[in-house]
Amino acid sequence: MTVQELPGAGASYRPTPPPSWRPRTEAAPLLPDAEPYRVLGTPAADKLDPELMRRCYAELVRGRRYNAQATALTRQGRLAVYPSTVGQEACEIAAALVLAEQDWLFPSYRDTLAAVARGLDPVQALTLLRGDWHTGYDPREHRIAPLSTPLATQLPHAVGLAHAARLRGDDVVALAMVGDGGTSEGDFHEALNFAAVWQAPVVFLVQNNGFAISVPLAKQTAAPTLAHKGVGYGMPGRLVDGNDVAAVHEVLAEAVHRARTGGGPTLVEAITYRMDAHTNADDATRYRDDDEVAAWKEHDPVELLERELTARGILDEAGIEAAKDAAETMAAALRERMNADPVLDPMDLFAHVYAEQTGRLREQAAMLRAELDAEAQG
Ligand SMILES: Cc1ncc(C[n+]2csc(CCOP(=O)(O)OP(=O)(O)O)c2C)c(N)n1
Ligand SMILES: [Mg+2]
Repeated sequence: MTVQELPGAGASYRPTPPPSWRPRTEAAPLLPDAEPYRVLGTPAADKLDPELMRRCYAELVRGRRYNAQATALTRQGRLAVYPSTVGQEACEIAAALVLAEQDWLFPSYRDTLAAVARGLDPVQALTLLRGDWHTGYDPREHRIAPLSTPLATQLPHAVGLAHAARLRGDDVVALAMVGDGGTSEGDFHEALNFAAVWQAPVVFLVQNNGFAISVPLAKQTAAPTLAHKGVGYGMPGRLVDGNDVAAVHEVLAEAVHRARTGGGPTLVEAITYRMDAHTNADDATRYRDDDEVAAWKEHDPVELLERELTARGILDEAGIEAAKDAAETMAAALRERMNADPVLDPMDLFAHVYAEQTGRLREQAAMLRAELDAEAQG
């Protein structure tokens, strides 16, 4: 049947668009730039803040040393598992430094360094990875949510907290960290959708380190970039060189400011690379080329900053030595404290699980108490 033959259409019938359709928002401003944003080695570096950059440098050096020490502790049997952030330190440090005290950080299992750079005691940060005692710290005291091992589950939590804070009129921004693999989880979708609909004060930082364990990014997404995912939810997506600490800090600072001033959420994709294996339990040589690793070694976050700052006279030999010394002091203290056997109370298994204990857990706690008492009596 042709259009002219439609009942009642007549010769004057003309198809029209659906009556009330219009785009909900302009798509173009939400799209990421064609290239990852960079500062170091570009004219934008003329505007670097020397004090902030010296602080970033000291934190990067400390972060690199922290990574090495934590990996060493796994070899010594003092830490069960450690997901290293060697190569990703710029993202970790920028995420920590960009937040105000009242803000919240929502880290993944890989982000202990961000938590440490935000001021958390390194031993507390590693408690979970030692398998000792719940989260290892009080999330409310530090405004750092528990390190999340189930992928992307921290993202809806961040949105919920940020939205609740906004409803109460509290000045709080939540920054949630997730890996490239985590963006394929349902929780990523739900979090971004709610965040944009509610205009929640959240920043999503995706560290695209190329792999989800052994799975390269191309095998789990067909999106042009992960930053492009923002437009589908109605939030801006930004692409940044994740090894350029000045660039990551600037892009995150803009996103945090936007969130704080009622502008809603932002999705930031930082392009970086995991130099070490997924964890100490993984062998990365089985799924990636040495050439690829070598190319990324030339784009090392610590060296990129060191070169820029020394060339500009912002950092000198004494500054470099001081940063190294401070990092060694931190590592020595961490080693010593992690070598002490922790004293744990088995009854703590039941603490901090629910605000109000459930009947079943009360029963189990009583059983354990009785067993411990019987054991103590010989
Ligand atoms: C819901 C869920 N599914 C699967 C896993 C197992 N797992 C742990 S790490 C990981 C890869 C995650 O990759 P990515 O998000 O890129 O983070 P990265 O480890 O590279 O920082 C997977 C699949 C998990 N922890 N949680
Ligand atoms: Mg990854």
